[in-house]
Parts: sequence; C-alpha cells; structure tokens
Amino acid sequence: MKKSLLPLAIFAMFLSSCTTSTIVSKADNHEHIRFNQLGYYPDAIKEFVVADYEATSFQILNEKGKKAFEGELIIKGVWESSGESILQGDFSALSKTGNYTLQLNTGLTSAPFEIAKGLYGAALDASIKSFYFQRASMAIEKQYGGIYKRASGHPDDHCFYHSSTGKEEGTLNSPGAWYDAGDYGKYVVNAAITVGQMLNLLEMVPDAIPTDQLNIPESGNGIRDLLDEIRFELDWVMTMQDEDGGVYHKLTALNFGGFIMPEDYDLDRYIIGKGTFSSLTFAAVLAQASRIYADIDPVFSSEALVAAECAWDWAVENSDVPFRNPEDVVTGQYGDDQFSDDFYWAAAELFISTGKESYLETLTKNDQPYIHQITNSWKFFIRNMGFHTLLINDKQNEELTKKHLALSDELLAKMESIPYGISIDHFEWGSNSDVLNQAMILCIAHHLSGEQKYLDGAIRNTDYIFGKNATGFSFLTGFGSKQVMNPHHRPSGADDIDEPVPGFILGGPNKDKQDRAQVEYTSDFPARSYADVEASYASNEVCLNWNAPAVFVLGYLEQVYK
Ligand code: 9MR
Repeated sequence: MKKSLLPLAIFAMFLSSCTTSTIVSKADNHEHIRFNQLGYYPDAIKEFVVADYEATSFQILNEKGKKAFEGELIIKGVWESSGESILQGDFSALSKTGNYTLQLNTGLTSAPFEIAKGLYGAALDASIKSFYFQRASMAIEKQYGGIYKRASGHPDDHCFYHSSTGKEEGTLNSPGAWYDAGDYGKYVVNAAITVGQMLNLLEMVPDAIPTDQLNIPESGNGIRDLLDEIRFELDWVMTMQDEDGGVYHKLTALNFGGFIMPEDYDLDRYIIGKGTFSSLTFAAVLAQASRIYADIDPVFSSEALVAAECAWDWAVENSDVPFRNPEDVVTGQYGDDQFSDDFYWAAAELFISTGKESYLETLTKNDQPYIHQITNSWKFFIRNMGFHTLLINDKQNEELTKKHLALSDELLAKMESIPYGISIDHFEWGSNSDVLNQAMILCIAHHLSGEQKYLDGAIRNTDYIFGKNATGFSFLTGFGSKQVMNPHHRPSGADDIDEPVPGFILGGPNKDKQDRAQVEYTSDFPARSYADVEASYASNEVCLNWNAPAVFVLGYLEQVYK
C-alpha cells in the first residue's frame, strides 16, 4: 500500500540537507530522475525515483507530448547509502506500448524510454554476444553495429607450467576460453560459475534463448548460440585438468599487461596453481554440462562426465588445497580456503547427472545455510548454485523450496526499506552482480511459486541496473540514455573505436575504492562510489560472472513477459 503524500512543508523540512535548486536544465535530468532507461514491460510494475530534488507530481508524456498518465510522488526518505532524499513515482497502471518521457511538475523531463514487449531482447542478445567478444585464441572479425574488430587473440598453445602446478618443466596447449574481464586472464573458477549460471537458465526454462542468429561463427548450425558460445569456454576448461584428475587454477601471465589489444600483448603465459576450489567447480560445471549437451554432442557429454568424476575424486583425496597467488604472480586470485559449499555444488551436479547414492550422501551430510552472502559473488554464490540446481532439477524439492521462498521473502522485505527497490545496502567490488544474483534468486522463486511479487522484485533489480540507481548510469555497455563510456576493459580502451564493446555489465559502486590512488571519486557514499573512468578497476571493470546473472535474469524476464 502506498504511503499517503505528506504536505510539502514537512517535505521541505525533511530536505534540509538538499542543496539543489528547483531550476535545473533538462540536460541535468539524470542527476535527479532515475528510471529504467531501457523502459518497462506493458504488464510489469513501473517505478522511478527522484533524487535530491523538490517536486510533488509527475506526468508520463507520449510521443506527441500528450499526457498519458499522471501521478503523485511519494516520499521515501533519505537513503543512508547514497545520502539522497528520495521520492518515488509509480505508473504501473500505464500499459499501452509506445515511446514516452517522464515529466515532473517542475518541468524537469527525462530522456525518452519505451513501454514495449520484448523490452530486454536486445540487451539480452548483447549480453550473450559479449562472451563472443571475449573469446581468446581467435580473431574477432564479426562486427557489432558495423564497428568492432580484433585482429587476433592469444593462441595459448605453449603455456609454461608455473611451479605452483607441481610441475617443473614443459608447456600445456590450452587454447580457447573467454578472457575473464578487463584483463586477458583465463580462470577456471570463474569460468565454471559463469557457465553454470547460464546453464541453470536453460535447464529451468528450456525455451529461453532459442536464438541461433547472434552472428557468431557457429550461428546457423542448428544449435542455439548460447550453447555454442558456452561450448567454446568448456572446451578450454577441459584442457585445464592434470593427468591425476586435479585441475589447474588459472592461465595468465605473471602480471597484468597494459591497455593494449590482445595481438600486441607479449607477456609469457603460464598455467598456475592446482587445488580443491578449481577441481570442485570444474567437476560441478562439467557434470552439469554433460546433461545439457547429451543430445547435442554425446561424445563431449560422456567425456565431460568422466572428467568431472575424476576431478571430484581428486578433490576428495585433496580436500583442503587452497589457492593463493604465488609470490611472483599478481593476476586475479579467485582464491578460497573454505570448500564445503564447493563440495555441495559439485555433489549436487554429480548426483543429478549420475544418480549415484554416494553424491547424495555427501549432500545430505553437508548442511549449508540457505542464505545469499553478498560480495565476492564468485565465491559465496556457489552455495546458492548448489541449491538452485537441485530445485531446478526437482531434487529434494519440498524443503529446499520452502527455504528458497523464505530467503526470497527476506530479500523482498529488505527491498521495502531501500528506496531504490533493491535488497543490498552494502556495496563492494562487483556490487552489480550482487544485485543481479538476487534477481536470479527471485526469478527462481517466481518459477517455483508463480507468485507475482517475486517477479516484481526481479524487475526492480533490473530497473536498478538500467538506471534507477544512485549514479544515474545504465550499467550495461551500449544501452541506456546515460551510458558508461570508459569501462576498465582492455579491448574497449585500446581499439580505435569511441564506444566501448557493447553488452557488458560493469562492476558498479564499491565503497572500498581499491583504485583510489588512480581514480578520483566524486562521492564517499557507498552507493555512489562509482567512476566511469578507464582506470577504475574497482568500480568500472567488466567480468564474466557479472554478465552471467544478467543473461539469466533478462532471459527469464523475456520469457515471462513475452
Ligand atoms: O570479482 C573479484 C572481486 O570479488 C575481488 O575482490 C577482486 C580482487 O581480488 O577480484 C575480482 O575479480 C577480478 C579477477 O581477480 C581478475 N579479473 C578481473 C576480475 C574482476 O575485477
């Protein structure tokens, strides 16, 4: 139920810290009107907020400038995480498709947006295509919007074994994969999480993302492009297994290179580390893939399952081998020293794929708290991936379903207290992936229960990603009326094209600002600790496991609202 509108006088007192004047040019609209810049589905909720600005009501104007809807603004209060006084508007009742703008009673007007079916279709396609643009070991000749080219990638056919692998000499042929992020590393753990989440969607809603027309080299082969794209990653993942079943941790140089294109990169590449975390995540994702590719490629499917079981056996024998960067290595760590959640995810996937009692026993004995631990989403969300795969595949359903819905209700309750309609008020490295991972939890809750409230929650989270947030940016490159232009992404920075490569989710606000020595932030508030500058690896990088939940959530919403 909506709160009643308080008199303007009280509001004026309330805004004592407000420093903005009411005379603001249209060009400044993003400073104050925060809305989903992509738009809204006809049948979905439609919310926006007004930050640090005095107004009492709004109108939605159609293309001809005629009033299509009018409503009042509701006072939501000051949000501690952004320091802003927030008003909220709601025009959910407007369901007519078309192009609109949003105008406050002061005259302040937003950029145009749409109400449309298929609203997230283009963003979904782009967020899948972004993985193709990350392909290592190949030239990217296909063009996006007629502009993007890359001459070559890393062949990775002679990667030196670092002594942390247990090997003292020799090289490994380890081609393929997607580059992890803004850097040119390839990391098993993050590959597994990323692929696992996207395969979750295809298992949950088999018809999601049917397209075979994303203009990747395999398009038109009769296999949906997402599966072709994922296969490119999995073929590399398979190369990272040692003869004894254990799995190497990563393939990178010893340090990060400069902002250069892959073809200009000349650092030696190494196979680094071998441990429990990489072996278990490898086992999980390949067990999962063995099911999903069974009909498409039976040979790959059975090889994947054998590899997964060998990795599991190795991890059982070597159940506490953490990974830490060796002294001479400074590339991404993706380290962990707590493995019970990783055992849980791997056992869940292996149980579903093999039906073996031994995996079920491990699961039963391994009682994981049903929570979503935010931050380091590549580390803590693994537990949820174990739950999700069991739920999606109808295993241990009743109790887990209850727990899943209870967690989702907690998220919804928290959303009520945060004026931007998200469930996080803690912003660390990759905070946007925390938001998207929670949207994923809510999509699954909707799938399990059919209850609209979970869908509304997921929509609120995507509204945040596309501009209804304390920075006013749309956090998907190439999309929105206030776009991020300078991501921490080497090809985007080093090619001679002004626009960044499209389809990437940025890390987002990060209170820790680990890059503060190089980056000037304009706010100390956690939810505004974001800088659209290339140097900002702590707030403005792209990363595989930040895109994967976007594919999941956009793919799910496109199915539901089709
Ligand atoms: O997403 C990771 C974040 O949780 C960590 O705090 C951070 C520092 O270790 O690393 C992030 O992952 C980066 C990875 O280590 C290397 N490739 C780029 C990733 C995104 O910034």
